Amino acid sequence: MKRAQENGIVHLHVYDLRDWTTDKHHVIDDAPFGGGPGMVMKPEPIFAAVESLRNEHSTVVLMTPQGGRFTQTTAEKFARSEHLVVICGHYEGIDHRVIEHLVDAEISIGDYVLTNGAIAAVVLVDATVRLLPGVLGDEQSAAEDSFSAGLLEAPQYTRPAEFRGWKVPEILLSGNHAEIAAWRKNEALRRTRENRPDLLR
Ligand code: JFE
Repeated sequence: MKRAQENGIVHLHVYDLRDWTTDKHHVIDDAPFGGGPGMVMKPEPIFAAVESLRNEHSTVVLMTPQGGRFTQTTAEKFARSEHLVVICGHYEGIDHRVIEHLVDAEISIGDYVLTNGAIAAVVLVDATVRLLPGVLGDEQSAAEDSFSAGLLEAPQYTRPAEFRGWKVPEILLSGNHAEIAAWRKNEALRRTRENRPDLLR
């Protein structure tokens, strides 16, 4: 993120919704209509902020546990957007008119509940910015290709060839590139079956 900013590939700005309030105490939340626990983010400051910040090329994203899942495919889509506006709440709810009339995508980074949306936004921004042309080195670009194969990476080893009596698989020291590729494919499958069987369905 820092390198991307220094190289002019991305511009990151952080804003405070309270700067778009009009009341003395800069209130951005209120009790839910219909009752119930927790507070709900008011629509007016969010509409005012987004309408002042967005342009005709913007994608307006809301971080929420109720959103669709953020994946590498979503990151690739956001990386092709000219301008992202990411709304990060810190209350249990948000007035639904924001979702209906302002937001392009409701996004969740995973099935767990964070304390606030800014933590999720950091993940979204990092995964998206590293895909922008000029941010990744060649090495990482190649690694990206193998992830999009839909399997986890094969195990990797480096020196020493033996550590505490544990030897590196002999095939990796053989110099036989065809056999190494076949071993890696098999290990990638084994690892995916073990850690992420959902990726094989
Ligand atoms: C916010 C919170 C209890 C929200 C709205 C704003 N993947 C993911 N996990 N958690 C979030 C995203 C997230 C995003 C934005 C957020 C959590 N909270 C806290 C707490 C219920 C909530 O439902 C506030």
